Amino acid sequence: MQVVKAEDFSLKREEADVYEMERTTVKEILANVQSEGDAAVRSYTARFDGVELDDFRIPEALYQEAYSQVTEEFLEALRAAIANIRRYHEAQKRPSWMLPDEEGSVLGQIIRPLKRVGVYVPGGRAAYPSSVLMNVIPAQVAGVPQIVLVTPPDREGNLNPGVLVAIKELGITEAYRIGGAQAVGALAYGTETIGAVDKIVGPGNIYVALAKQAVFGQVAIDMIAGPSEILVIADDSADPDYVAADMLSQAEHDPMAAAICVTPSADLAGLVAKSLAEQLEKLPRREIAEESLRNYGSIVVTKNLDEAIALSNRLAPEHLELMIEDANSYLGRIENAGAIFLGRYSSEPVGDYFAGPNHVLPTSGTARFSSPLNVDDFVKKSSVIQYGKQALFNHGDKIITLAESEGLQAHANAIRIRLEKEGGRN
Ligand code: HSO
Ligand code: ZN
Repeated sequence: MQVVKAEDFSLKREEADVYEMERTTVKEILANVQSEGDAAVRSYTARFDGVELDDFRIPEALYQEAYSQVTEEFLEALRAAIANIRRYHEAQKRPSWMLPDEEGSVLGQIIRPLKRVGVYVPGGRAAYPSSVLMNVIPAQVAGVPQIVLVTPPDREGNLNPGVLVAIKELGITEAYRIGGAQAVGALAYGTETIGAVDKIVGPGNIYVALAKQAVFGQVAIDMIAGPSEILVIADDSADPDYVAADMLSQAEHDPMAAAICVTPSADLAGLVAKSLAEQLEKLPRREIAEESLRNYGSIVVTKNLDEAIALSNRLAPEHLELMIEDANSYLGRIENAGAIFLGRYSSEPVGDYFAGPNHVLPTSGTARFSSPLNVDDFVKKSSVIQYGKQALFNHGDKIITLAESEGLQAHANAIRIRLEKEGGRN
């Protein structure tokens, strides 16, 4: 683990489009799903997932089996997490509103849930029950009446038991054993047995990401997650073992993940480096975490806390932990971060799994302009305009002036005809 100075630090990320081949494959899959429907999905599922399925629906028996495979502790923890996540997202809900004024006009905004949303849940090693909760609950809280979930089966047609239990616990009744670009195609275009959705959310591998990008416009999509980061700002009051443990919690996700500690204390920097090496030894996913640290990990020593915060604002990390004395007093100075964790007990996994805020966060510096997945991602808004006679007569002239200034006579006439017919003008 290298220790560097702030001015020498930058987070290098791959820029070039290295996915030309995958893009071509995805295009072909999507075109076939669009024209052949279920038959295409069935044949890609056989080809890529290695299993022949007549019916894509997840059979009831699989759920029952899943419940027998998870522990009582898992179920209890999952239910507690669901309650927390629900409560947090309930607080985000905003009502439609109307703004009446003295002239009798009413202006407003009607907020309605999307009608049908597809949630993609990856298979294999990245099949996280927690991600099922984080993607589904905001949609449920928004009031989306039809939530459909897709997730790829293994070669026996089986699914991750934790994921299955999460689906059941959330009350999702429409879930299919399909994955990859073919699942994205089925959701976007619809097939004989799967109805098309309005929006697709959820993480996936490169094929899923490219497929989502390709169907964008036909349907809405959530942001495409890039490699993720944690940045820990720590001072001498921090426990170096905690800093290292939290960095590793993000590093074990992905060899592309970035774990960065920024500290004004050279002492702490040394201790964190040492602790990282020690804790890494014992990790089952050591290889992934090691590669992540080697390529994207850093300990940055700054002149002071101000410089640490400036660096963090520049990087706009997905996760930011403040393990510094009086962390709260710095909160107002954090300009760009997906989620901010304050103090020594607010470790990233508290947020990944349990506290309530969403763990789908803007990655790769996009926290400069985007937000965690939230209830607003599952609603759409309509403006409401109701002018009465009084309002139109009071302001009609101004509207005509603006229309004529743009050379749009029909616009001006639409107003003028009312003023003239109803005697508001001579
Ligand atoms: N830290 C991940 C979310 C997650 N962690 C899921 C565990 N499971 C988001 O960057
Ligand atoms: Zn995580």
